[in-house]
Amino acid sequence: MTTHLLPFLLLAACTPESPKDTSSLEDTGTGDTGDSAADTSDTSVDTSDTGTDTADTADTGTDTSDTGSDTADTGDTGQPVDADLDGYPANDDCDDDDATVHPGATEVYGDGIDNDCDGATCLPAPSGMVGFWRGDGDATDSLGVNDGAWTGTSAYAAGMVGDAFDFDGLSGVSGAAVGLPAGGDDRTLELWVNPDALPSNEGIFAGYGDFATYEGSFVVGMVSWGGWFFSQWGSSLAAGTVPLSAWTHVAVTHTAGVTYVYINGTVAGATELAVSTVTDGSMVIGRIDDSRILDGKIDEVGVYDRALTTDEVLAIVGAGADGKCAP
Ligand SMILES: [Ca+2]
Ligand SMILES: [Ca+2]
Ligand SMILES: [Ca+2]
Repeated sequence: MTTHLLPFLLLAACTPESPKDTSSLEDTGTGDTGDSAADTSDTSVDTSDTGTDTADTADTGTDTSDTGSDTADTGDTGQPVDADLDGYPANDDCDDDDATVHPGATEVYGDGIDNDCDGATCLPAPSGMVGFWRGDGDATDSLGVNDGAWTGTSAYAAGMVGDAFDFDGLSGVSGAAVGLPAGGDDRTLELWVNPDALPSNEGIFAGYGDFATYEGSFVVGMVSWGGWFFSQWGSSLAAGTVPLSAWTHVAVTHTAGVTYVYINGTVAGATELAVSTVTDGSMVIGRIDDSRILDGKIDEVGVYDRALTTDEVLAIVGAGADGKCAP
């Protein structure tokens, strides 16, 4: 609270029995009616100070004419504390020690900070999402349509975003594929992968459709020497490798009859492929069968009913551990 800083002699003459408070700090007396300093531990009942008191946080008094910001002052008419001077007082600011963080600030994705104080750090999911398996402790589809179920031992490990599916080279997740893009429709399948070991044959990342019908599925994975591949169960596209023991983002888009594979946001391969995905197939993560099976981690599998743009794929890569918000 604040108090008038009146001349000592006047204070002494008028209230000779009161404490003679001339210090700007640590006023512990009673009847503090005349100082204007910014006490920090005043427990008295100030009745007439008019100073601007912004530092008095331990005040248990009942000032009625204070223009400062004491939280315990009933008559306080001043502005609340804004320690970082960003224009948002502490009670409206989710970080009052960082002037770049406040309501209305531009959210930056991938920094792990809630810049705009909306309670979330995730990148808004691109439009058109029709499936989202996050691996955050269960195999559910965040869109509530195609929940997965485990084959073998269910396990989760630290992922790119929260937890991830952790496949042991025997296990996998599968479910229905209701409403996922079919025929030759435009689409995107994207995910994070972190292989633990090279597969003996094929290590499946994720896909859907029918894995016995020619050109009837849409699936991405890796082969025994570490190369990635995309297949629609007829032909394949392959042009590079995916490292072991590291997170790599893999996206496959299909639009106007051309399939593109992005590795960490960069187009790594593209080709015209006939795609005719069945409408009543299944979705798989980590495993199709005993010879097409991954030993490693998969996280944040998303399917969209359109081809994401390069910028959209890059935004997901850039968001990193902040991830995508569920739509
Ligand atoms: Ca702030
Ligand atoms: Ca942020
Ligand atoms: Ca996750």
